[in-house]
Amino acid sequence: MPGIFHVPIDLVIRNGTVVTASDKFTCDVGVRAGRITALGHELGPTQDVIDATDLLVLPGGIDSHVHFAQPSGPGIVMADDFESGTRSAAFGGNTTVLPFCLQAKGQTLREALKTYHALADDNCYVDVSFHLIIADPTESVLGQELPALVEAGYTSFKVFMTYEGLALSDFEMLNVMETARRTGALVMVHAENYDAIRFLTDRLERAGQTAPYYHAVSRPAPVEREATHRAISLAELIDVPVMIVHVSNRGAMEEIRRAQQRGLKVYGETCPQYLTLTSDDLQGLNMEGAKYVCSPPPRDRESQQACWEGLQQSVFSVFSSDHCPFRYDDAAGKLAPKGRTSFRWVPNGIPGVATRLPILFSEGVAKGRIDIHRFVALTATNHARMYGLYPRKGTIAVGADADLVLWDPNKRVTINHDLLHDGSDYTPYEGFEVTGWPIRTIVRGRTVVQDGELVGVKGFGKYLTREKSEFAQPKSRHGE
Ligand code: DUC
Ligand code: ZN
Ligand code: ZN
Repeated sequence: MPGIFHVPIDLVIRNGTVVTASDKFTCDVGVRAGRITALGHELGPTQDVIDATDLLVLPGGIDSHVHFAQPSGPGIVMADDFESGTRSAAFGGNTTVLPFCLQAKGQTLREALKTYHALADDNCYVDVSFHLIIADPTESVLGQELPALVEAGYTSFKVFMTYEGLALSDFEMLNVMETARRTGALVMVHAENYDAIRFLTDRLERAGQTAPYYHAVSRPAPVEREATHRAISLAELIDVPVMIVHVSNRGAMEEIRRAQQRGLKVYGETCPQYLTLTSDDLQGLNMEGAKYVCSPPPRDRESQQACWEGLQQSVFSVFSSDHCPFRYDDAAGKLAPKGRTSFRWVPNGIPGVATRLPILFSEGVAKGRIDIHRFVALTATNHARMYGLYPRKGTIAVGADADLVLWDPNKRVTINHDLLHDGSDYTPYEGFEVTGWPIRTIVRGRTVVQDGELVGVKGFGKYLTREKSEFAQPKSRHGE
């Protein structure tokens, strides 16, 4: 049968099983100038043919929650810059990542963006776009800078309810949310109760309970549930949509579900660590537990089950890595001297940009917990829709960027750090066995990683200006 669309093609991916968030069909994918131009049979002729027989052809992963080159406190250095972070993303089957651009106190957003763009420019293997972190919501930031930046394509920002120097008061959160409502941007919230964490941390330290394990004890589930409830309530007061990121447990998940059932535009995200790790992992000998210190912390089996239900029942719309890498055996990382005196000083965050897709595929699709379409939605399509990149990104359709991952659903791999090509010196998933692995990652028609080899060029990854999210518009704007 001839190709459906008789347009010139410079690359054909032949005979794969193409899967989107809604469809599955065996066909060729025709690409020209980095875009998908045809879906059909016997496309061509062209010299550049990739045989995808027995492979799934999926939209490239979009990881909408990663941290690269983020300032992390005195003496601490994040393990990935844009080069190593986007390289590792490509090894994990991702074609777009959304890192955070952190505003320091007293800094303008434009200053922060200038620095961050300079770090990213010419250094990326996959496409990138930034969320802003609003740490200093002054009148001029909220009144002038932010509205202009939203119009310029920085259409999402994160606020923190905890962390010294980052935590916003409820008053400040309301002001940020009001700006989001006015501008049509999407607010992402790190929901943990700062005062409760400070109180528990002081108490644990006084009792000499300072090992990494006590990080998890210092921020138990109610700390997250309360802040999640409060963030939702504040968003309801303002009538603005909100995304609760890195949800780790049932209490927080049920808060989101209840809000959704009441018709509020509240969205949720969970991450691999909340499906696979528990607080027991922080119990390692000596400082080994520091490898698993992240916030919110991994919890217990029941919490894992709750996160699965959130994924299965669409309480969560995105599954992200929260890749926030520090080296372990390094005084600028997890073994920072102060961290030995108390968990309070162990850098928060774990690597995971390269393991997100294999973990969800193996634990989710291969084990029958979710179907392949939900996998695609959770790892690519919903990220593009949530953050203003759809339909250019996140799907396989004529006109979309040719961002694809060829996926072997049967390949069995034991995860080891050498496979991941990030800047850290460990993975929390060392020895974890998965079924399903990315074989080839293609960004705008160009292969970046093939059979475990880097073939892409640094600098090919481009900065993406985003539209406003279709999910970020307040209810009243739609006249609902
Ligand atoms: N919050 C994040 O979003 N990532 C890593 C650490 C944190 O607290
Ligand atoms: Zn966070
Ligand atoms: Zn994060």
